[in-house]
Amino acid sequence: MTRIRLFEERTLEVLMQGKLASTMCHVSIGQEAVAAGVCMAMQPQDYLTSTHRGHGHLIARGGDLARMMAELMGKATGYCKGRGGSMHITDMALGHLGANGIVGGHIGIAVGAGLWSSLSQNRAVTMCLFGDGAVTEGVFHEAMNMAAVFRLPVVFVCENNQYAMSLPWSKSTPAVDFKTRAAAYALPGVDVDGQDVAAVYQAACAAADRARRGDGPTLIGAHTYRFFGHSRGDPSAYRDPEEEKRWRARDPLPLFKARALAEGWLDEDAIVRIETEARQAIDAAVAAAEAAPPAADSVAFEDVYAPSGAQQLIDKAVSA
Ligand SMILES: Cc1ncc(C[n+]2csc(CCOP(=O)(O)OP(=O)(O)O)c2C)c(N)n1
Repeated sequence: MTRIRLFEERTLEVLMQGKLASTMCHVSIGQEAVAAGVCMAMQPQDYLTSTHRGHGHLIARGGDLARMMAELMGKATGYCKGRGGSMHITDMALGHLGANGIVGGHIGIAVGAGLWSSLSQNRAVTMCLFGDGAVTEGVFHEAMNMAAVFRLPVVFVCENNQYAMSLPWSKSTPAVDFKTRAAAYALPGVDVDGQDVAAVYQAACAAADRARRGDGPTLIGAHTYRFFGHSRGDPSAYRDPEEEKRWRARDPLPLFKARALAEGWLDEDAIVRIETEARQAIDAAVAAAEAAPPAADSVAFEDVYAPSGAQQLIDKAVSA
């Protein structure tokens, strides 16, 4: 959570300095407990699909900060050779099947990954994180239905930060809790405090265990808040300052620190060490990204098609 918070604070600074390749950059400050709790519940073989607000998901999965920062700056050393930018970072080695600038676009990809796991029996669970804005799209319903019918090993996690751009969650749906919504697909639905990393972790572990046992998907609603606007140019004039104050009082980092100190999981020295290590890693990432060469135009058409072996793998899995 500390790495995510500090990385994104630094990203905003770098953005203001005009060093990012695009101003399209959405930070998840305030939502770190969801990313950390979900990704901690993952095993090495598992998959993850992510959103336009996805830096935290990749960092929680162990992403390389230098390659991330280079990608944000449009450098050749970036995760996607500088072509993807903030909204399209992918790390196949970590099972991270990609962030996605199309709201809801990756939910279908998660179901595809789940189908692959089911056919190939690879024991992988797919964690699919999406925002509340995606829940009212058609793809969400189709994906939930198909995953439920085939009992696919997918954990659907709505990171409900209360707003899709300026549209409040309470005005976009009459079914604000996820238990009710999941019942439509005959699935377990779990509503969890998205500011409490331990609660998110427990819910994600239970859902991942269920998926790995072959019992099918779970829908988790992790209720959280983005502390900043939708993106840099959004002053959040549509939000009540009192509401913002209430959520900021439930910042997941101090909440966790207080509990960790009170219950003896960490001492002050450990907390300072975590923060110092994160700052050093971020400084090094920014320095390396700044020094790297820009993405070459010639890479634009590389990696467009999958290697030819992919179809054979699918045919083999289907015939088995
Ligand atoms: C299919 C599609 N429709 C609209 C947009 C424009 N858009 C980008 S982000 C966003 C809001 C998404 O809200 P939510 O899913 O709640 O995620 P959050 O931004 O709150 O993390 C919209 C409408 C888009 N990128 N893709």
